[in-house]
Amino acid sequence: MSRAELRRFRHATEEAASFLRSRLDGKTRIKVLSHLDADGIASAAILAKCLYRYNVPFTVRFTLPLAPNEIAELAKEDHDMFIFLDQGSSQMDAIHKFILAKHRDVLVIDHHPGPFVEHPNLACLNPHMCGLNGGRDVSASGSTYSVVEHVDLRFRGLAGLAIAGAIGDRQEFLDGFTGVNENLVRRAIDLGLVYQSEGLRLIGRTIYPVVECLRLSIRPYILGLSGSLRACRSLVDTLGISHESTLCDLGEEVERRLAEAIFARVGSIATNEQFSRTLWGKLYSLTTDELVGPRDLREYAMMLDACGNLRKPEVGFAAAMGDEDAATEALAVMSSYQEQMLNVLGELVKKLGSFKLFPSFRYFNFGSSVGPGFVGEALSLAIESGLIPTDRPVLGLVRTDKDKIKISARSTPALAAQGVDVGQAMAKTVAEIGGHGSGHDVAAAGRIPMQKIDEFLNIFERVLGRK
Ligand SMILES: [Mn+2]
Repeated sequence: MSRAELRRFRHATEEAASFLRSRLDGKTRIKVLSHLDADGIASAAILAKCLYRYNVPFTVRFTLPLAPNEIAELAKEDHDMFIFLDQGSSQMDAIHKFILAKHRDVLVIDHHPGPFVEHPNLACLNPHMCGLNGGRDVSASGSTYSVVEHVDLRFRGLAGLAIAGAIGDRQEFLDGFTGVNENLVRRAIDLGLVYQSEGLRLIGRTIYPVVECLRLSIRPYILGLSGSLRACRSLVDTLGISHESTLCDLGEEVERRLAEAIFARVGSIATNEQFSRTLWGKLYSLTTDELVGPRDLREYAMMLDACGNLRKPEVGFAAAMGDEDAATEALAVMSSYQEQMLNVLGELVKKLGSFKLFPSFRYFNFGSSVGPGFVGEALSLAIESGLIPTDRPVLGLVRTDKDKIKISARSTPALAAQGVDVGQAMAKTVAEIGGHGSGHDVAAAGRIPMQKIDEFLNIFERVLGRK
């Protein structure tokens, strides 16, 4: 990636911003559709803040990417303009056929790959159109932020929300941010909107007492501490830490001693780079009062993501819009999500010995012991926690009903750099055996009939092994 790609993104941003600006007349009625994850919720809140400031009549709906028949239904609703956030690229045909054909305006701000269509009533901002990598260099929230920042510099205070969306989409890597994200983070720090420091990157560091922060830790899952109140209490007592303190109350020296104690506790996992960098490293915190809720951006991302995962995106959205009560509720949703994920990871840890090996990947069959919505994320967390080797991608299989299987695949940027692409392998395999599935190079999911498991695994191996 070079400056030319960033310039192209900037140019596309300006075009999307002028398309939007000319419709902020207070008369154009806008329907916003966004994805129900941290990136989608952050994107919707960033855009909604802009629409609200310009007195635009608008409604927001959170949904998984709509199927063509659902887009046909949507087109029957009476709006002048439709804005798709964190989706839309792969639905271009249906958008064209059902919405643009009715002479309604459409703006798509997305970072998933898709065909690019030109139409006088359509504007698109997508990093893939500019030669950038939508899986790394910017997510929907950073793209939406770039647009509203062009509309009016007063929206700059929302930069933290844009970064939280990128973190939610796992665009913060072991060595930091890239592309548009890197610029966005640097600018937010320079403008004094975000403060960068270093420390234990545990979720809840600004809100939970230390014992609870350790017990609920899923990112990373700390073997021997996560899920065990007794072990966490005894560690905290050994270090003489008060039960009322949060991590950010401790001060640098005590926090470092706690980190050393955690590294000592997990044994050989301490030398795992994924684990150590997930546990300790850069922290980004909000310095402005523009947003309510947690100050730490990783926490903020987890809060929004939890709301999406537990199907309460509107709670996360209201929190991101500045509603204090909603922020309190969203934090309760977050801790409930952490509890549920702790159980899933506990289950995974118990069965670490029974992962099956193929030459090009490993897989684990969860049967029906785990909710289908948790498996992909559990695999990502297990990789970040140093629980699963990363010499090859990992698949998680879970039974969704009597005769259907959901398959989640996770890989790493290092494997992607060697040409391993689980998204492509998933798409090709399901195309061959019948089923649905797609994804990025490092994360993918698919659904197949139960009786096709063996066939799926063999074809997936053949496709992935061919790279
Ligand atoms: Mn996204």
